[in-house]
Parts: sequence; C-alpha cells; structure tokens
Amino acid sequence: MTHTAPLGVAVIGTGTMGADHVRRLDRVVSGARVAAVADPDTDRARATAAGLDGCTVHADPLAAMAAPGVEAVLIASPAPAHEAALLPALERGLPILCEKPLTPDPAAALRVLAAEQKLGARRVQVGFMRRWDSEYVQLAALLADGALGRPLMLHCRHRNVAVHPYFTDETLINDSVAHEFDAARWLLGQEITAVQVFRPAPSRHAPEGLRDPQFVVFETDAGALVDVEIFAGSGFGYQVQAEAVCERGTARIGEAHGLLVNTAGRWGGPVAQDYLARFADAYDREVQDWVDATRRGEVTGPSAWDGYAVAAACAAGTEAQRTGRRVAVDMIERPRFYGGA
Ligand code: ISE
Repeated sequence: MTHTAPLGVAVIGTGTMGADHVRRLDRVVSGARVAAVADPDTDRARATAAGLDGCTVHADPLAAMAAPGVEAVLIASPAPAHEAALLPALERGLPILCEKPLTPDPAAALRVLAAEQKLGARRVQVGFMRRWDSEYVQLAALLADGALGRPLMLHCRHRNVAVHPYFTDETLINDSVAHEFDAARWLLGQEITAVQVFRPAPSRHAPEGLRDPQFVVFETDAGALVDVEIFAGSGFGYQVQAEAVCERGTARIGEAHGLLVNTAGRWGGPVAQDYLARFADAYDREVQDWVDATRRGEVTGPSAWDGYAVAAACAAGTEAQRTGRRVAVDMIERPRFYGGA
C-alpha cells in the first residue's frame, strides 16, 4: 500500500512529548496530519488540538484509534499506559510509533511481542530517538566500519537539569538509562548481559528519597563494558555524551560544539536545557522516517524486540539498585520474527 493522501495519525497522550509530536506532525513533518488526539485530561487535549483541521479530541485512546481518518498511532502517554494502547492498536492492525520505554516491564513487553507476532508482520517502531541523532549516527557508522578496532568500553553521561517530580530511583533506570541501554545495544551491536549500580552519597539537591546521581555499569555478550553516569538534577543543563574506547582509538559525541562565544575574558556557549531541544533534529527525522515508511507500507526503526530487550535490562538494573548486586539480564531467545536464528 502506498499512500498519496497525508497519513492520518492518532496521537495518544498530549503531555510534553505528545504535544511536541502533534506540533511536529502538523508543522514539520510532511505527508501526515493529526486526525485525532486522546488524553484523560481533555482540556489539555483540546488545547493541543486547537487549530488542527478535522482533528477530533477524545479521553479514551481506543476512541481516538477508531476516529474517522485514523490510519496510524503515535503513543506518547506515560509508560504504564502504553500496553493498554498498544494491544488494541495491534488488534486493529495499525502501524504504531510508541515512545520509549515500550512498556515499564519485560512481562508486558512480551505480551506486546506476542500480539505483534500474531499479525505476521511488524507494526511497532519504538521511539528510541537517539538512533536519529547525527552524532550517534556517525559514531554507529564509525564503530561498524571497524577502523578503530573492536570497541572495548563505552563511557556515557546522561544529565538532566532538574529531577522530575515523579522521579524515583527506579525511574532513573526505566526512564533515563533506558536510552543508554538501547544506544549501547545499537552502537555496539551487542546484547546486554548484566547490570550493576553504584551510588555515591547523593547530591544535597536531590529530593528526599532519591539517590541522585547514580553510576550504572553493564556488560555485553561480547565482553564490552558500558558505564553510565545518570545525574537527573545536575542543575546546569541537559547533557548526553558518549565516548567509545576501541582497540585503536577513541570517539566521543555530545560535546555540543554549537555557537562558541569569546567575551569578557571567558569563552563558551549554551547548554541545551531539555531533551526536546537537544534531540529536536533527531525527533524530526525519526517521525519523518516513520511517516514515510508507513506510507510505503513498511515498518522500520527500533522494533518491539528492542523495546523488550531494554525492558529486560531495566528490570536487571532496578534489581541491582535494590540488592546492590550484579544482576544478570533475563531474556527469552530472540524469535525468528525479530531476526533471531
Ligand atoms: C525523559 O523521559 C527522556 O526520555 C529524556 O531523554 C531523559 O533524559 C529523561 O531523564 C527522561 O525523564
């Protein structure tokens, strides 16, 4: 099926991310239109849909999926609500772009894999947007090319300006480090096998009950080591950096070589303040690719299997936080449907 008319998309969830995707589908991406939005907060949904021609507003995700003109779904509700939108969307056979994480736990992700496999063809792309960031893309190509030899280690830093009010120790893993789990799997082409979490004495700016920052170390099936500093309340900026250490050299991304100003005896430039700014181009390319592929009748990008693998790594990560131990990642064999043997 190749579409000529713009793809009608239902956007589920109109919080920060959902509203940004609505804007993107409406004004940035070509070949799509927002046909429906859903949010339990219908005032917020209505405000997001204001001015969008023919866009209907719903409280219930299922009603949005069934609305006139809807041919695809973008799920941007909070992670615990993903499964309740994914399963009915799959039942309808709709192509889906689901924000990360696919589901908050591996058991739910397995139910999504089962539902998708019943359809006989992929429908789900997971919103691991770093795979569209130009620096990540260059690093992935460099590592794949092998010019630097085998990657031995990956040092990652993931800093936010301020801790979200809903953040707990677990969300540091499930919401934030989830990105590094996916990025490391993708950059290295390896699976994560075990996770350990170390915690310094918390910052005195960390909210009561949250151990921020944390230091997460994971191992891969090819023997690489990955470390991630997650610092949700850094206070200064949104910073995502990675350095690959290989047998014949190193490669680093995320240094923000933007506008550099020399003045008054100092030099420097701005640091992005949130992910919408830091990864704006990546989100634009991700959603454009999803729309283009969907209109061609294809499903590309990170799969539900990738979402499951990250959920499994997150489960090991949160257990490592609770127990203080090294926890092995417990995963099913990769089904042939998702490229397994
Ligand atoms: C948020 O959900 C994201 O995906 C951001 O990229 C991450 O930096 C942040 O910690 C998460 O809460």
